[in-house]
Amino acid sequence: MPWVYTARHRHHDPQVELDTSALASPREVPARIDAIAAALLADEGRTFGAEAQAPTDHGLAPITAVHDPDLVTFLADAWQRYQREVRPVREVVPDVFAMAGLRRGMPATAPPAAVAAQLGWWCFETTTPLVAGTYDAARAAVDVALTAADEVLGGNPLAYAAGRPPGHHATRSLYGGYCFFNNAAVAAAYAAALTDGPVSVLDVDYHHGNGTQEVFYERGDVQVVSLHGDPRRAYPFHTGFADEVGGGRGRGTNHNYPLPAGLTDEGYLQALGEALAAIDRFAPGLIVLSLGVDTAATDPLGDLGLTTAGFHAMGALIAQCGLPLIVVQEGGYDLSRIGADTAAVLRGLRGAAETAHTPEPSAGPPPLG
Ligand code: OKP
Ligand code: ZN
Repeated sequence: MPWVYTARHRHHDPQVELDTSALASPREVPARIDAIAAALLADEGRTFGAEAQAPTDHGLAPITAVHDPDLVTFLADAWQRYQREVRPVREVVPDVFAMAGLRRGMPATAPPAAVAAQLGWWCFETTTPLVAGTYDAARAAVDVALTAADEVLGGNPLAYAAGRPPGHHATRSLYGGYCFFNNAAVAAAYAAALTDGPVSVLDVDYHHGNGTQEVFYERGDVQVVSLHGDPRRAYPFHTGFADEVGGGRGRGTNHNYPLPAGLTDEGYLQALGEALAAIDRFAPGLIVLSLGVDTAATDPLGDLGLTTAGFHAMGALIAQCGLPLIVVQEGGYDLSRIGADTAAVLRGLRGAAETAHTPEPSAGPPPLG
């Protein structure tokens, strides 16, 4: 299975963030992807390529197909500008948000020029600090996803993008939720354009992929299907309800499955079966899988109850649809099992993909863990 990785993810390395009214140590850290890479490398080439591919530079065009070009321009030098315009500081965070209610009934204003005002224009929350290397890492994460997409568009049934920062909370014109560019949405739009056919995004991260939903909400050619903690209790709170079904030409192409706290493997796999039936009805040419393993029972940010065996079953069930899969890493914050759980999903995916597409006589049954 081809997988794509670059050490450039380490350039996004915040040391502090503002979470639940406290200065906290960030959860979305370089050690996450390094733990995943270590787990795939420990496999010594039996399931995963013995080494990762480096991403290729795809430039800005695939990003601005999904994101406001002015968001991209802002992120490119916001941290540097803040150092000069406001004060020198390691982590840059907005503190005044451009909420619609501030200017109800008043004439529209031009976008602000000061970086302190622009932060609250382009960002929706406080747990997503900018550091000096954030833009480089975020650009690399997009290229990691696009390089995995190239593998699948080139005929490989399955490729894995081992990137961070994650992407699924980033909307067309907002960053937040640890996400700057929506790696999976950029890959899905790229694949839809190059195949000129329908694409489904399946988001199994614990948190609702509000950004991916927003990007494709009114598009009929990209279906978005998400399973996540019910937003009545779970971040990002304001989206992810079952009645968000898409609008305009996209009406009926958005599917949310809000899940109760404490749900274990069996209940999760049942909901996943329903989600896969919706994908089957849409009949896409390929799936982009937004893979977060923060549904694990021990995840510090989630409250679901998946086991490592459950993650393997998740992969096997998804693979039953027999479609090519571009797998893009999202969340997962228990560093002691993020590698094992991610590898378990990928082994489940590959086991069935092998049956459907590329039998390998030497491969035994996929081991767990
Ligand atoms: C990213 B992904 C709540 C703070 C939440 C952002 C969580 C983003 C999760 N107190 N911080 O979906 O795993
Ligand atoms: Zn998440």
